Amino acid sequence: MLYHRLDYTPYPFQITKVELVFDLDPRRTFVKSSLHITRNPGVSSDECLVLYVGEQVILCDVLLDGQRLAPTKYARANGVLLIYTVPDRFILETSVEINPSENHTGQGLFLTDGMFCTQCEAEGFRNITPYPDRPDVLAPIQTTIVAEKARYPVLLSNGNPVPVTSAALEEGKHSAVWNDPVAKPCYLFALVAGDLVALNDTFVTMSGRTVALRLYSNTAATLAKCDHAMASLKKAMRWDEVAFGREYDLDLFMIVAVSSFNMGAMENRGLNIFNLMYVSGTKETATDARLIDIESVVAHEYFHNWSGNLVTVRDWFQISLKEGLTVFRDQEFTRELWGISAQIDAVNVLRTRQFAEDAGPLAHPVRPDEAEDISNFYTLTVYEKGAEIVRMLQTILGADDFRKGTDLYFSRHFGMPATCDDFVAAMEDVSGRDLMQFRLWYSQAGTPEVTVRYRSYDRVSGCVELEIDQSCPPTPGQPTKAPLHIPLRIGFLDVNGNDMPAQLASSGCWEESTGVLHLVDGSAIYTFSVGPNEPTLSLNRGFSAPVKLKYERAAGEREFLVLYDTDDFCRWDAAYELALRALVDLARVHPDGSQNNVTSSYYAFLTVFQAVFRNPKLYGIPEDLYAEMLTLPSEQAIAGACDVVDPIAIHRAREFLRHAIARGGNAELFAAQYCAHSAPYAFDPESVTRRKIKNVCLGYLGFDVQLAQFARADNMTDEVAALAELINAPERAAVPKCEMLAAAALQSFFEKHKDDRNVVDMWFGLQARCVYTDTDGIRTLMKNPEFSLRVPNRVYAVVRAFAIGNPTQFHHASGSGYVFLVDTILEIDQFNPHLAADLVDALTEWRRFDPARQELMKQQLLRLKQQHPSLGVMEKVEKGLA
Ligand code: B3K
Ligand code: ZN
Repeated sequence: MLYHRLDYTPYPFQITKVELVFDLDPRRTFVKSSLHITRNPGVSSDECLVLYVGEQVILCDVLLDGQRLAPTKYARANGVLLIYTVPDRFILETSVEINPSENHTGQGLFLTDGMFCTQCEAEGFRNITPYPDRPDVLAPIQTTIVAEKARYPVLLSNGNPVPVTSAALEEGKHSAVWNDPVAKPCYLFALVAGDLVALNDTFVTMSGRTVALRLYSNTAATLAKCDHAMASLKKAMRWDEVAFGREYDLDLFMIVAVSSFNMGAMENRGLNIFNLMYVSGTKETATDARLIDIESVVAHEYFHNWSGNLVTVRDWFQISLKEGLTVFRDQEFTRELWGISAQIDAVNVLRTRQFAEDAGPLAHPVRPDEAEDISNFYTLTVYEKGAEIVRMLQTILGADDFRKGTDLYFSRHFGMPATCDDFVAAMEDVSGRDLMQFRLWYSQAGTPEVTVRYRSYDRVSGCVELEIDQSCPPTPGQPTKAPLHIPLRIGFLDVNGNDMPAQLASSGCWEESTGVLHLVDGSAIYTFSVGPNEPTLSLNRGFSAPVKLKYERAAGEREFLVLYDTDDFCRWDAAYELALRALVDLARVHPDGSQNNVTSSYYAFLTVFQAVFRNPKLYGIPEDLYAEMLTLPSEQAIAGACDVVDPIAIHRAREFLRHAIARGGNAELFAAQYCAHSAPYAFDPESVTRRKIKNVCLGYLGFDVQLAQFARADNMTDEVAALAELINAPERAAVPKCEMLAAAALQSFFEKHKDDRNVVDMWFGLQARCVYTDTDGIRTLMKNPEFSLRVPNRVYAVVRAFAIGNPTQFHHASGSGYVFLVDTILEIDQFNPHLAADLVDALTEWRRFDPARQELMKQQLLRLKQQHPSLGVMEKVEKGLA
């Protein structure tokens, strides 16, 4: 069924108290629920009670105010339990039986690592017990857990533990009671039971309360690698107090690490559940990037306690209210700790992946209007573009008013469900600004395009005239778009790269102190008075707006910006744009390996690359920016900039450019920079930057150096960087000895790390993305005894990594990659529909490829459709084919 945002109506009843009793058993778990329910004022007495209940739940008993209900008094159909007649105030008790051991959906109550574990967002709670499973129904929940003591000595749920009174239990069983004093929606419910060990710590909040922190795992070996996660948690707790004035409210905060989990982590109240990948990691087992990810995911889930849990969402169309805001908060946190490279990473994700989503058949607004399966809407648009919307609000209001706005939002809606509109209203109320037009960012899909035209510069008046248009391409269901309020930060540079003061001499809204020009019209002409020097424009400084910027630059302008702009983001962006242009052109002309067919963009890029690479100090390029400027755009990013995507040509173009960089007299300098940036391991921004530079250089240094680094690496960043080079090396195809050495390196990596599931996933992932792994190779990899389709991380490491991270093989002209993907989706769809739906995206972008590939991809989407897949898969397939 298709749900519409505008059909929202409040739930007619209030749940004032919930008591749950779980009697846990892997095959037969009994759940009793007692719901204290009151009819809302003004609701007709004819209104029946609607609860949601999953198909696998066996309903044993229904009691209303202690009386067993005859089957004629209620009905169960289409996932709903309907009680026909209920009084104004009553207690509804249900008893159900569920089978966690047969549940491989990753939703509801299931088993992983021999422990019971839950995942309820978005609509998993109904697979545990009948309930008004919607986010606007908030209730205080008390949970009693009964389980076999020997197998499940640790019993956890949300909130604070309640001392257990002597309960008469069967022999060998024990129980625990948990109480969350704050009313919450059931999607934040969690239960964990198992033989767990804990890492303990404490945190003293800003008001002086001591909070106990516990991080659980089923093995001591995993726990031994969780110090970084615990330290990250404490950093995040402090940061949220300082940056947003948010203090933790419960006495206890728990994280449980599990190895089989559909997503990264889940923010259940007081009891976060984490995919092992984002909690366990040391320098020997996790790369720098992964350690930073762990820090930011731990922070993200913790930040949800305010943005999501204490203020929750009214309906699922408002997911971005909590996800966009929480991503914004974790990005600010990470940016503060790791500097501009963190922002560049986030912008790259947005531009390469979210912009593609916005341009494809699955495009939807940040606040979607309709959905078949809400699980399909945990998207890059809702998360990443949603975060950019929050960032634009901060840019428009300024940091002080923005903080007042979040304070007001959190206090005004504390303990209540809210909407995206409520968030913007709080920003309006503290600032007095009219954000009516700004709200369109939530409702209009597609990436806006801003076109800047440099009309004239008048030396006498010192005025420069710019014409700035905005438009947004049509997206499914939205053929036309209205102009948005876009805060575009701009600057005017003189010939020496100094910022020139600029006053707006025409109409328009310009804030000179911050350099923000507020675009509100479809098209407007702005006259800026800048003085007697003709300026170079620096546009979308700091990436102030998530738009595609179009501006024809004169030859040499980008090079100038790389070397002289005062805005670090724009410096990087100009360098990136030069690289991208060169690569797109090279992919188009198919260079043959000689100098034939190379384009002017190629020379422009190489010239500036040389200047940056050789003389960063001369141009005052800080090391973190230097590291980013030396990194070439990914094949996925290049594809995003091509009109028609030819994955093979893109790969060749990138390799061609890498060889050109490696030649040109740079070889010695790469060796010198490699040595200069080799230093004993430390985990801080400077050291991470140095390692990044060193490993970029490694890519240009050849098989022997890579082999040597692999052999002596004392940390995962260096080890994996070297291994990736070795297994993808061109020498591997040409020199039998290199092939042997690369294979031996892979084997020794596995032997060394086989006890760490995360590293085994990395090992799978490296092979799935390897240029030499074709579809047969992937099928062989999946026969490895370590592989299982039942473990989402393995599927991500092999299947998704292949479909997204191995473009030359996945898009093989035979179409074998597409057949493989659909075979696998169909298999996974039998037991884990959400995971299956997640894999469909790789095929829905078929329109971007050449006609032959389009046909092959479409055929496979049709095949998928004909097999009657699950609702979520079908929704994507149908949209993909529409
Ligand atoms: N809120 C969860 C995501 C739930 C996804 C449900 N299909 C994790 C997060 O974003 O923090
Ligand atoms: Zn989140």
